[in-house]
Amino acid sequence: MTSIPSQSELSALALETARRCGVDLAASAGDVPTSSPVNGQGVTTIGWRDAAYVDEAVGRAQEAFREWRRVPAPARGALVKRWAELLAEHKDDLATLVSIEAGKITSEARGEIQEMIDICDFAVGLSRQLYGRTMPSERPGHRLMETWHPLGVVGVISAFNFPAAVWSWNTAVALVCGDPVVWKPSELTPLTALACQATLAQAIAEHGAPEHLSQVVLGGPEVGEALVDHPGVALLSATGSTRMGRAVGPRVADRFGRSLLELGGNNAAVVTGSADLDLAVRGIVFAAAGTAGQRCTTMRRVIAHTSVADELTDRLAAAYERLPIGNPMQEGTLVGPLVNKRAYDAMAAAITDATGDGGKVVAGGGRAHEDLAPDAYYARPAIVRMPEQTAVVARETFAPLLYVVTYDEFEHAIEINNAVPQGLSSSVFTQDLVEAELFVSAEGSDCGIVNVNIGTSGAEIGGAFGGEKETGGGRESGSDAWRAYMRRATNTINFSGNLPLAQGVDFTI
Ligand code: UN1
Repeated sequence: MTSIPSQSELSALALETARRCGVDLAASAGDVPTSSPVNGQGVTTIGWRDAAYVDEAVGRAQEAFREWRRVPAPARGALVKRWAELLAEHKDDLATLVSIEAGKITSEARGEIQEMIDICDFAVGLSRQLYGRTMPSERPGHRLMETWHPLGVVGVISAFNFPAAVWSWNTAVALVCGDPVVWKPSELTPLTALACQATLAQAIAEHGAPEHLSQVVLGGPEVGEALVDHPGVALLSATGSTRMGRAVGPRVADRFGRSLLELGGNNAAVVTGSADLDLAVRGIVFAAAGTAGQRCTTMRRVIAHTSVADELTDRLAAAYERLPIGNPMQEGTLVGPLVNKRAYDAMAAAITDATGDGGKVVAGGGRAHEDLAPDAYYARPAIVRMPEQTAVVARETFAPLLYVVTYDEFEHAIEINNAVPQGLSSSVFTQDLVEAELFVSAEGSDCGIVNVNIGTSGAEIGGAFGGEKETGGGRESGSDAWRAYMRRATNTINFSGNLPLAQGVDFTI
C-alpha cells in the first residue's frame, strides 16, 4: 500500500535536499508558489525574474563567452569532468528533487542524473575530438580545411519531465564547445534547476572559469520569450510541446538565430507475427506506462499484427493491472503521479474521444489514490483497443495512454507508424530479419529514433537524440550533435607564392 508524504514532510525534504546541493534559498526567495505532483501540495515559494533580467543575464554570458572561447577545448573539458564528479556526489539528492518536483520513481530519477553524468563523460572525450576536415585543394600550394569555433550564448528552455538531464545534454556539450548557457527551466521544477545549477557553479568556481558561464533564470513565459527574441542568444535549444516549438522556431529564425527543437512525439511499436511476446510485453510496458507516460519518447501506439494482437493485448492488460501506482519515492512503485490536473484531464478527454471513435478500454483509465492524495493526480495507465488510427490516436496526449491498432501487411504497419505528424521514436518487435531491416531502412520508419526489439524510450546519450516532422528536427546529446553548438569556418591557405584562382578563372592584371 502506498503512503503519500504530507505537505510539511515533503516540503522539508525538498528544502533540505536543495540546501545540501548548494542552493542559496534566501537568494531565490519570492512569492511564486511551487508544488509537488506527489501530494499536489505546496513545496515552497520562489522568485521569478523578468525580461529585463534575461537581458542582463545574456550580457553577462556574452562577457563570459569572450573569455571562455579562448580556453583550449580540452581545458574546457576539465571543467565538465569536475562537474561530473559533483553530480555523482549529489546523485541521490538531485534524484530526490526530481522525484519531488516531476514525480519520477526513484530508479528513473536516479537514471536521469546518471544520464547527466554520462553526457559529461561524453563531452569530456568530445573536448579532444571537435574535428574539422581537411580537403584537397584544386590549387597548387594551397590547403583547404575547416575549423570549428565556439558559437556564442546558448539559451536552453526545458520541460518538467526531464528537469535536469535535458539541460545537461545542452550544457555539457555547449561548455566544451566554448559556449555559455542561460537556462529557463520549467516553472514546475525550479528547485531541481537551482540544485543542478549549484553543482555546476561549484565546478566553475573550482576551475576558475568565468562565473557566468552558466546561469539559470526562473520565470514564466516572459522569460522564455525574452530568450527566444534576444539577438545575443546564438542558439536557442527548446524542449516542449509542438505548440511551443511552432511559436519559438519562426521567432528565432526571424532574427537569423539558430534553433534546436525537441518537440512532441507519438511513438509506436510495431509487433509482428514473429515477435518474442515476452520481450515485447516488457518493452511496451516500460515505454508506455513508465514515467507515468510523461517522456517525449513514451510509447503511445502499438501496431500489432492481427495474428498476435489479441494475445498481446491480453498480456499487456494483465501486466497493467499489476503495476504498482503510488508514491514515487517508495520502494516498489513503478508508476508515479501525473504532473498536474491538466495532464489528468487531457488523458480523460483523450479516452472519451477514443471511445467515441469506437475504441474499447481494455485496461486502466481513471484516477488512483484519490482518497489518499486528493490534490494529486495519479492515473491508472490505460490501454485502448482502437478499430483504426483515428484523430485522437494521431495526437500526443502526455499521459500513460496506449492505443492498440492492428495490421495485416508489414508495409501497412510502416504506413500507420508514419501516418502521424510527429516523428521522434519508433520500434519494431520481430524475429524476422527482413522486417527488422525494412523498418530501419529508408522505406521504413520516418522517425529520428528507430529501434529493433526494444521500446521507444530510454535512449542512451551516445546517439544523437531528436526527431523529424513536428518533433522539430533538432538533434541533441551524442554523435555529432555538438556541431549545432559551434560555427564552422572554411579556410583556404595559400603557401604557393602565386595567386591561382579556383574554377580556372583568369584575372590577370
Ligand atoms: C524527454 O522525454 O524529453 O530516451 C527526453 C529517453 C530519455 C530522454 C527523454 N533518454 O527516454
